[in-house]
Amino acid sequence: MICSFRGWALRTVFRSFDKNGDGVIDRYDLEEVLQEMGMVDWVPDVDRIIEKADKNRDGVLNYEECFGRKPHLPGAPAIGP
Ligand SMILES: [Ca+2]
Ligand SMILES: [Ca+2]
Repeated sequence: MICSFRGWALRTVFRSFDKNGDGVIDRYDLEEVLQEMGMVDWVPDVDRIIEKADKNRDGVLNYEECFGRKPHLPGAPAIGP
């Protein structure tokens, strides 16, 4: 119960970061989020932040790269530890 709530909460956070709704977080999404949160000092660092988390080097962050695991879909087996 707690796990599924956590998954739901993380998906909600991810969606709120994914401003254009394409399923990944790119530098423009992140820039907008930081501005909304009043963290404008971080905006010049968005490229570095993404680079650090971008494991497959495609220049954008997917759910797994943000939270370390794939979202648990109803009926699908949980993936990862
Ligand atoms: Ca996006
Ligand atoms: Ca990536």
